[in-house]
Amino acid sequence: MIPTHLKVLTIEEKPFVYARKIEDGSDCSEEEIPCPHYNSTDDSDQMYCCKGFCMDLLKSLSKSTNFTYSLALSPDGQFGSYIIRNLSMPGAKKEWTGLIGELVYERADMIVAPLTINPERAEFIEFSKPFKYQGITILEKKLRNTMENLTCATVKGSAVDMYFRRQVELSNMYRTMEANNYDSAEKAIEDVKQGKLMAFIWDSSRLEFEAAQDCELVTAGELFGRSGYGIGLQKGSPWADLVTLAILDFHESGVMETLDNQWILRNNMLN
Ligand code: 1AC
Repeated sequence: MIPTHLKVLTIEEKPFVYARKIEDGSDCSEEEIPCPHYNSTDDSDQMYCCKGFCMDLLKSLSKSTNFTYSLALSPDGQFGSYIIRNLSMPGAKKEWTGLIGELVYERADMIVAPLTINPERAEFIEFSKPFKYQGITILEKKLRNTMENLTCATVKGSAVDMYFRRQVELSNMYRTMEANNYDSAEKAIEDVKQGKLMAFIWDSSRLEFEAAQDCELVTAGELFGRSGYGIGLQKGSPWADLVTLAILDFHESGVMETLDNQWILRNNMLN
C-alpha cells in the first residue's frame, strides 16, 4: 500500500497561487487552503491561506487521484535551483534549493505550483505532463527616459535564472544579471513600477497578468524559452503516472479551461 496522505508544497505566484498572511488566528475561507510557512532558519512559523489556479488544481487532483494532503509554502521562498559544491574536485555534486530541494531530499512528496519543467530539474525529480504552456518575456515600464537604473534582472533560484546560466552565448548577460537578481518577483515588479529596474525577465504567464493589471506596465519583445508547468514529484514516485493521467483528463474534459477562465482570462479582461 502506498501512503495516501501527501506533504504538498507550493509558493506564492499570482494568478496561480495567492498567499494571504493570517495575523489574528482566524480561519481560511472556503475557497482557500491553509498553507503555513515553516521557517527553517528562525523558527518564526507563520500561518497563510492560499487560493488560485494551482490550489483549485490541487483540490481536483486530490479528488480524482484519491489522496489527502497537508500543504505548506516553500521553506526558503525559492522555486529551486542548484549550486555545485567542490566544483573542481572529482565527485562534485549538485545541491538543490527551494521546492526542488524539498523533493530531492525527501522532505516533501509533491509540488503544486507554476513549476517550470526543465532538463536539469527533470534529472532529479519526476514531472507530470504539463498543465500549462508558457515562456519567458520581459516586463518594462512605458515612457522610460527618467530611469535611475538601467539594469535587467530575474529571481534567484528560479528556472529563468537557470535558463540564462544554461545559454553559453548569454554568459556575459548572466553575470551582469546575477549581481542584480531579486529574492522575489513581487519586489522586482515593484521596482519596475518605481523605475528602479529597467527590465524584469520572468514567466510570461505572470508578466502578462501584471501588465493587464497596470496600464503603466508592458511586456516587451517575443516570447522565448518556451516551456511548460508540471506537478513535481519525487523520482520514482508511485503517484507520477496517476497524476499525469489526471492532468491529461483535465485538459480533455475542460477542467483546465475552466481554471484558465476563472483565474487568468477573467483577471486579464477585468482590467
Ligand atoms: C518561476 C520561474 C518558475 C520556476 O519554476 O522556477 N516558473
